Amino acid sequence: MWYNSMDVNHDGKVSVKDVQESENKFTNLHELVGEKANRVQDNIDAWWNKYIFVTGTKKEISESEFVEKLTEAYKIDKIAFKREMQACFDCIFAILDANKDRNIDLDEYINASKAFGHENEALVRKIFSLFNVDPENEALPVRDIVSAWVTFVTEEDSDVTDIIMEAFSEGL
Ligand SMILES: [Ca+2]
Ligand SMILES: [Ca+2]
Repeated sequence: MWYNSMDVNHDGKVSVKDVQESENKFTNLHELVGEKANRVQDNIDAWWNKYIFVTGTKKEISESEFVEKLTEAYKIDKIAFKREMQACFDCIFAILDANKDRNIDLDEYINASKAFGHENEALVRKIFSLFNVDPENEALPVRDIVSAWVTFVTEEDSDVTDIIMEAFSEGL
């Protein structure tokens, strides 16, 4: 499910094309230009290379390779795997938190979802509302959304439901 959510252009595989599309969409949505756009694109690029492609050179990974990679890492050292996933989601949400206030507000959430190819705004709004959004500033602390993803990726017991799982079952 995580794999499919990164297939930004919906061609059935995760490749360098998805990287380009996610970068372009994200910088366009936030109307970033020039140096700033380049910097953000470099950061997004680095995230894909470090956490998704890993081996790097071919910049494409199949679903079975991806699942195998995660399963292997998990088997070798669960604590290290969890730490790695924490770093992975910390890194991407730090980028997606466009105004750097350590909260993801609805606009940032919608833009982040669009950047990853999820254009159904009504659905994205619904998923955002599943999270325990702080009513004060109507935003979601980055650490909460990161921990939801880490739980989703590292939870062994499939009976434990989490928000990300729920989001996928809603059709994300
Ligand atoms: Ca793709
Ligand atoms: Ca923010």
